[in-house]
Amino acid sequence: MANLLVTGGAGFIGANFVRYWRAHHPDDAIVVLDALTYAGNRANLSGVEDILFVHDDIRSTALVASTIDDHDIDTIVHFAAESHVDRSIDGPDAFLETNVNGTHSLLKAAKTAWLDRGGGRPHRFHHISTDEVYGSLGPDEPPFLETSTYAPNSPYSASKAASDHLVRAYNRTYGLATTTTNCSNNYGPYQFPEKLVPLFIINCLSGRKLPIYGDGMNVRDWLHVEDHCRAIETVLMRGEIGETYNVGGSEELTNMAVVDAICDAMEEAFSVDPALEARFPDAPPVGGARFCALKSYVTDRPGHDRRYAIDAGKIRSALGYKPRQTFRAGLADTIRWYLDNEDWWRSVMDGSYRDWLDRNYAGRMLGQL
Ligand code: NAD
Ligand code: TDX
Repeated sequence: MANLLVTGGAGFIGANFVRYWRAHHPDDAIVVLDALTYAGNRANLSGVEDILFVHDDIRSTALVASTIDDHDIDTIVHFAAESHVDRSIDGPDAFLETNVNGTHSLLKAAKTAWLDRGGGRPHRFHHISTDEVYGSLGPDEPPFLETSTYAPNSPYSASKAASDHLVRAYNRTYGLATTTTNCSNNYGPYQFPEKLVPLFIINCLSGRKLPIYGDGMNVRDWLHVEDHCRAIETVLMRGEIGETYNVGGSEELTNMAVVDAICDAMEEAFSVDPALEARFPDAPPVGGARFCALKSYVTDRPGHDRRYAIDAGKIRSALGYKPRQTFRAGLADTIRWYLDNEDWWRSVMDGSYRDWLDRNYAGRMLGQL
């Protein structure tokens, strides 16, 4: 039995993780700590039984230390972050505050509670990070290994890189029992509609343009969020202290291929369920390549990384993990989830979100959005 503190548990991956953990480890205690920023949503956890929700900031070191003491926390799973690259370009400060200072505050709290006050009792600090810390690959370069050089290119990835280094330093210097996973692009239920997959699904349903940055040939590796949660579970159960593990889906795709897959899956969903026409009257009119016709090229993201690819050999050979979902099947399930959960995505697309979206795409000269 474990007592988990999940930071950022009201966000996309954190909420999927809490749901996964509750289903697979029913006897464990789960405390969620989340500041409920624009990306955090209490509704992402609705229906999950027996969790304690603490509405606070990871930068509140004293509060976090006492939460660890009060609930006898032995495992921290750290998701809380500012996570969107475009927002980090627009305003980097919040990324340094949460991703760097916030992670450091959390590490200090863990050290205080587990090592200084707790005398070194058994514990684990698992840090969730990204493949973006390794920078951009050329077309013929081999995928990222855990030993690849850090070369972050956006304020987001630079802040995540700094947080990875702090986690490593707390392990090497103070003996905090840390592990880190660096994962590729996730998709699935509850993803905030600023990221490529949910934004494009919702734009298809609303008859809005699909804004493709640059030439659409940037490459990402895609992993279904549930496979990411299983990878984190694997590392929590069998990972070696002080180690990092790359996690990926072996699904390297150009953005154009992802957009085409979304358009095709949307066509398929509408053709098997004719009731969708009435439910989504703003979707493009029947006929032709109705969703693909929404594709639109817009100004590129500054510093846009060309290619990410993951070598996940270490977690596969050392811990026996491999993903289960193909992108094709996972995408169809994800589209079904957004079709079935219209209330959820309409409710998160509030005024401040729309303001940001309009600003982002106005900057890309996309008046028609
Ligand atoms: P998200 O933006 O959907 O959720 C972030 C959560 O953190 C929100 O609930 C938010 O309220 C909370 N939060 C933000 N600042 C906080 C603070 N100061 N104190 C407490 N809570 C705070 O993010 P996500 O996509 O679920 O990503 C989760 C983690 O996974 C991040 O660390 C991200 O870097 C990493 N990651 C994401 C992806 C991806 O594709 N989304 C891939 C690899 C790694
Ligand atoms: O409107 C868009 N048009 C577009 O062409 C958006 C939102 C994105 N893109 C492109 C940019 C990227 O090449 O699609 C690709 C994916 O973009 P995002 O969904 O913003 O993800 P990315 O920048 O790759 O970062 C994601 O994966 C790694 C997450 O947001 C990070 O949190 C994670 O660490």
